[in-house]
Amino acid sequence: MKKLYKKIRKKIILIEPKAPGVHVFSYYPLPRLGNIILGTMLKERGFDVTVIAEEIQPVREEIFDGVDVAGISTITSTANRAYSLADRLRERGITVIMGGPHVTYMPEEAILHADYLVLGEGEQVFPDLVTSLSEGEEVKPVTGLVIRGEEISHSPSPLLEDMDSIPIPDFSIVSGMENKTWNAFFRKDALPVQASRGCPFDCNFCSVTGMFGRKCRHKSVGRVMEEIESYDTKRYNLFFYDDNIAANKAWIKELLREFISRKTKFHWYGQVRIDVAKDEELLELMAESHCDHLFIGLESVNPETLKEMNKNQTYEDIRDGIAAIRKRKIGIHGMFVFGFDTDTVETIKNTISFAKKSAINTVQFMILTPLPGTKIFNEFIKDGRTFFYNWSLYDGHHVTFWPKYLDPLSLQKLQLYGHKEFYSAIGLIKKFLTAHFSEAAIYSYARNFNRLWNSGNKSFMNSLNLITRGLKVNS
Ligand code: B12
Repeated sequence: MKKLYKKIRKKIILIEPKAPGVHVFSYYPLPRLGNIILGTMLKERGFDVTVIAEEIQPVREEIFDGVDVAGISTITSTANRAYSLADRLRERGITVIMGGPHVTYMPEEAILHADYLVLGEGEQVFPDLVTSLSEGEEVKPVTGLVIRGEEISHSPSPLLEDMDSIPIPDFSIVSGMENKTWNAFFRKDALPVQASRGCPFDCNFCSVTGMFGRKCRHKSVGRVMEEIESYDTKRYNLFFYDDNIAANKAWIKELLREFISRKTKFHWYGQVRIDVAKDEELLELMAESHCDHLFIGLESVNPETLKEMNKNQTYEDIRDGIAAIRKRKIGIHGMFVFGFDTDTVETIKNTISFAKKSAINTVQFMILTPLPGTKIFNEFIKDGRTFFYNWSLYDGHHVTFWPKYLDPLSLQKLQLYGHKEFYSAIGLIKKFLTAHFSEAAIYSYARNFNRLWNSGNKSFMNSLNLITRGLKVNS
C-alpha cells in the first residue's frame, strides 16, 4: 500500500548544537557553514528558515512553535547534545533530519534519533528532501539519504561538481549573528568563507577527506570575489574555512592577485600547510593581500611522529617555514597534536619547547582523538585501546585511548603543561610590554581557559587516574 505523506508547513529550523565544554575556541563562537548554506538554499525556495548556532544563541522552546521540520548538524563532540535535541523535537512531533561529519560516519547510531539522515555533502539531497516533505510527496531514496526504518547505506552523497552552484551564505538567517561581536582579539569580527573543499593529503587522524574528498574542488575566482564583495569590509575580516586554502597554488595565486588588483580591504586568515612557505611568490601575494594569520597544522617536531601520521612534512619544513612566514609579518597560529604512537614524554616536551622558542604567535596543543571517519578510529577499537566512547570527550581536550609509550594521565598532563608553558605569565607580560595587545588578550584568555578546563574536569581527571592505575571506569 502506498504511504501517505503529511504535507508540512514552510517554517524550518536548523540547529548547530553547542560544544560539550570549554575548548580553545570557546571565546570565538563561529558557526560552521553547513546549516547556513543549506538554509540559504531553502530560503531561495521560499521556506522561512532560522539557523540556531547554540554557541551564539541558545535554543528557546518557543522557537519550535509552528515548525514541522528541523535539521540538526553535528560533529562528534556535539553528538550527545544533538541526539538529546533530536529526541526532544521528535517527542513534539517534529520531523528531524540530521547531517554533518558525525552522522556521515555513524549512521546506525544517528538514525536512532532522527527520521532522515543525509550522509556527506548536503546540497544535492537536503533541499529536495525538505521540498518533497513540504509538498506531501513520497520521499524517493537517493544516494546519501538514510530513511528511518529502511536499510542503512553508508554511501555519502556524490561530491558536488560545481562549487559555484553553492549559494552565497545568507548570514541574516542565523539567529543572533548580527549582534555577535568577537573583536576583543582582532580588529574586526570574522566572517566564514569557504572557497574550496577537499584536501589531497591523507593524515591518519583527520576525518575531512571522507566528507569532502582528496581532490581539491574550488569556486571560480569571480565567484569568490562576488561572495566577499557582498560583505561589509568595515565590520569583517574573512576566515577561510577551506581545509587547505593553498592546495591548488595556481588558483590561490590568481585569487590573491584579484584581491590586490581590486584593492580589497579585507584582512584574512586561512588554514594551510607549512609548505606554503616554500613558495616565495605565494608568500608575497599573501602578505600583499592582507593575510593577517595562517592556521597551520604543524602537529609535531618529531620526525618519526610526522612520518607515523602520514603528514608529508619534515622538521626542517616547519623550522624554515615559520621563519619565512614571519619574515613577511604574517602571524602563525600553530596547531599541534600529542599522543601518537611515536610520542614519548621527551618528544612532546621537545615540541612544546620548540613552539615556545619559535616565532609562532599562538598555539593549540590538542590530544590525538580517534574521531569516527579517521584511520585511527577503527585501529584503536580493533586493538582494544579506546576506553571512552562518550562523544562529549572527543573534542581534542580529553584522552580517550591508551597511548603507546605513555599512560593516559601523563598524556593529559603533558597537554595541560604545554598550554601553561606557552601561555605563561611571563609570556603575557612580554606581550604587553612589546605592545602586542591582541596577542596579550589571547594569552590572558588562554590562561583563563586553562583554569576553567581544570575546574570543570575534576571528575574526568579522577577517572583517567583510575584507568591509568588499571581500574575499570564506566565510559
Ligand atoms: C570552521 C571549523 C571550526 C571552527 C568553528 C567550529 C564549529 N562551529 O563547530 C572552530 C575553529 C571553532 C573549530 C573548532 C573545532 N573543530 Co572544527 N572545523 C572547522 C572546519 C575547518 C570548517 C567547518 C565548515 O563550516 N565546513 C564547511 C561546511 C560546508 O561543511 P559542513 O558544516 O560539514 O556541512 C556540510 C555537510 O556536513 C552536510 N551537513 C552539515 N550540517 C548539516 C545539517 C543537515 C540537516 C544536513 C542534512 C546536512 C548537513 O552538508 C553540508 C554542506 O555540504 C572543519 C573542516 C571542514 N572541512 O568542514 C573542521 C571540523 C568540523 N572541526 C573538527 C573538530 C574536531 C573541531 C574541534 C573538536 C577540535 C579542534 N579542531 O579545535 C573544535 C570543536 C568545536 C565545537 N563546535 O565544539 C572536525 C570534526 C570531525 C568530526 N568527525 O567530528 C573537522 C571536520 C576537522 C577535521 N580535521 O576533521 N572548528
